[in-house]
Amino acid sequence: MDKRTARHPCYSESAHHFFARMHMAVAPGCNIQCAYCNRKYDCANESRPGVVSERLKPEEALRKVRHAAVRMKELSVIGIAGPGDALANPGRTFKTLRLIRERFPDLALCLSTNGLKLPDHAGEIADLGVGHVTVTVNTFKPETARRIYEWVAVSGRKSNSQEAMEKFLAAQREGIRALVEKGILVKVNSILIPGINDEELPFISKKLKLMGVFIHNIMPLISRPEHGTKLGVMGWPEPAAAELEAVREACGDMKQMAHCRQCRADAAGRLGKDGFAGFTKEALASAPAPEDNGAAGRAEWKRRVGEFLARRAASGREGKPGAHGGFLVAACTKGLGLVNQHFGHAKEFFIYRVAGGEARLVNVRKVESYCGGPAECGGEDPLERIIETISGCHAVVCLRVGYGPAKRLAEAGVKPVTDLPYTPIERAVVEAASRLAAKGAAPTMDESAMEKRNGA
Ligand code: CLF
Ligand code: SF4
Repeated sequence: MDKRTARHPCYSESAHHFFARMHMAVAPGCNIQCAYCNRKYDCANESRPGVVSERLKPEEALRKVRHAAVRMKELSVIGIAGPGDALANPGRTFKTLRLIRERFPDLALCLSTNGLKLPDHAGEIADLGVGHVTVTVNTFKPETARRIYEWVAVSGRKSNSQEAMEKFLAAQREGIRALVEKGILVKVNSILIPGINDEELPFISKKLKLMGVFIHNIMPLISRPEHGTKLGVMGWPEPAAAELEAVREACGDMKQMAHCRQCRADAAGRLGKDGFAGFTKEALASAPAPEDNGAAGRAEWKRRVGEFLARRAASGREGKPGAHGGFLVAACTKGLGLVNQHFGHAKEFFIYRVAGGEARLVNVRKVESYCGGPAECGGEDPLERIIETISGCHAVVCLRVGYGPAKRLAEAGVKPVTDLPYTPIERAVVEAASRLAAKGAAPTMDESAMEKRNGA
């Protein structure tokens, strides 16, 4: 396992079952305006980039980490992901990172940026020991950029001109190259915007690989009118899960991240399990900050995870039986990389494409929350939504499933598999696909949602 990613939940799919990140919302301002972003919208129940309950000063961020460090043994990464752009607020960002680095030398530092100011700060990022940087790259074409960015601030002026976009995109490329040269692991996030940059993404992915980018994270556009973003107000469509998965597969030459949860700028905990509410200024107001930096607890957790994974590997349970075909299999898990969750308790499903005996995670589909109060609820059957979430899958592996839901799943063409409890997820989904193949089930046609949309 790559030591640089073994404990980073975003850079390693395996690590995200065991380790946690915590975001410090110290960077409120931004130097560009993306057509999919509105940081004024704030909802404590919302999980998406740019959303934050409160903004912090560097000293408040340090205090927050001091509490989290003794409460969360699985904490391994401190990240700055907004709510604006980390490098549009360099004073606050670097002060925060310096304070945390001094007191918590074992925690990895991470930041995320639009890249405009990256060429100016790559040196300081490296000097501070930030090992992981995410840059959001949505296009390499200035004309596409003009549709995605309402303005970028170049030479002190906000502009949407072709020239401003050329400068912005050049800064992104220059910044990424500088980071790669310094040995920093670069992740690129790209927002999949149907009809704007979807067809560019396979080319972007290839080019990023050549540039030395470590991993590519293609995220679906979130576009709801109530968020007040330009695209949301325009009613721009969000990509369907199948479309996102098809684009990720088309970009498959480059290492893909498919387990991103598009988290908040004040997220805390393992991906998908957000504990930010326990660390607000109000929640911590009366508690003295612990002196212990929690390193012993984190070292012990790391040791136990290492032992657990070694035992699993030695037991042969990680071996993959030979399978075939392009089956799509969903899995329910509550952590540790095992099939260990009841179907009815799942809030999200890990979606694997199984082909040639290999399982590849292509998405984590969230079940839309269905309780919006009586006015919104209208008596809709929650099971319908769950089944809709895994539509297109051939099977779902889970710990258990009730008789009624199992019947409904079967009617929807999804085979429930419940006799692989506590099996490592990848092995379980490959086994489920093997059984489907043995029974003569037809694998999915490799249809692309994009092709369908384009009428091809
Ligand atoms: Fe945070 Fe981003 Fe670092 Fe991770 S998030 S700054 S790399 S520690 Fe992770 Fe969240 Fe997806 Fe980002 S799940 S939105 S990829
Ligand atoms: Fe919002 Fe980030 Fe875009 Fe700035 S770079 S406008 S914070 S999404």
